[in-house]
Amino acid sequence: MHELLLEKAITGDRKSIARCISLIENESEGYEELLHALPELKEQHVIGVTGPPGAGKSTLVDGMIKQWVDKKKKVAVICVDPSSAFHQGALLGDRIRMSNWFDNENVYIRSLATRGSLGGLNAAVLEILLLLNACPFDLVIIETVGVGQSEVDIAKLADVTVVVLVPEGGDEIQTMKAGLMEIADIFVINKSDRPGADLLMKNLMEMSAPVFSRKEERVAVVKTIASQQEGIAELVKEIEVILEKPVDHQKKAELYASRAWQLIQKRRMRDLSYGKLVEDVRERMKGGGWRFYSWVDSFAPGRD
Ligand SMILES: Nc1nc2c(ncn2[C@@H]2O[C@H](COP(=O)(O)OP(=O)(O)OP(=O)(O)O)[C@@H](O)[C@H]2O)c(=O)[nH]1
Ligand SMILES: [Mg+2]
Repeated sequence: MHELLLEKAITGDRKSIARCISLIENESEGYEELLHALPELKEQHVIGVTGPPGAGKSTLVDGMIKQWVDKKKKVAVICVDPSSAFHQGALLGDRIRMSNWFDNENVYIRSLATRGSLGGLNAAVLEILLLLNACPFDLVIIETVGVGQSEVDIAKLADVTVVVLVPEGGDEIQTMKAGLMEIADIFVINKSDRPGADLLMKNLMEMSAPVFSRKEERVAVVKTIASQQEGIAELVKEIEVILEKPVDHQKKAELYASRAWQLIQKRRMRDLSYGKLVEDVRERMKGGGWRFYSWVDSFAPGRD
């Protein structure tokens, strides 16, 4: 068992936190016991930052860390990389862009690569969030690439979801409109030093008016130039405004329920993989007499 390790992680020892996360990430021996040994949940804010590749998410997060560290907050950052092979550069980039914080005891930054299995990464992120909840962080930021179709459905994990766009991203918005509106609590137009920022701002403001979106209030839109630290204080303020609102019990309940839902799903699907299923189908296809519906029963028994 890893009792001592967990004990040290809970005090905020970054090396122990890192080792606990590795255990969870790799599903190493004893990781489930570790999760069972976690103390009761406490209040801790989770902020999701998502958007297309290269939009400047890491640069923004770096600026956000600075704001909060100046306010004596303790911050953990998880960068999720859905396509590690393709994104090696980004991983390295995260390290470089957020490297200022390696000596700071109040900041913990970790990149996670995909496990390969569908849904596996989402579950791992959830489990890691549970671990971090036991650690002395005021805020946890999760950075993920992609909007909507990404494997890690950030809006189901975060108390506040920040969607980062760039002036050139006008077309993306057209195609992702509905989904974007659903998940964004705040829009950031980063790289506002480039042409098109004002037009995008106008479009977003129109689209996010309560008449068009299902939300009661207009979604905040913040212009930033992350590489020059511009607009980040405003962004942090908008996030804090949302965090300081009275708790929306229905939203909170749905957040926890969807976290539980995903962990339950992971357990129920434990012995099944899509690859194995394809193999099995290929075997079946060789012979005749395949009762498809009954065959499905062999994986998940029906009611009778
Ligand atoms: N011109 C300009 N460049 C920026 C701005 N913000 C970030 N960049 C640059 O954009 C590039 C990508 O920035 P990142 O912060 O790595 O973007 P990201 O969204 O985290 O990228 P991935 O994690 O790979 O999806 C870097 O070269 C940054 O220096 C900005 O406001 N203006
Ligand atoms: Mg990044």
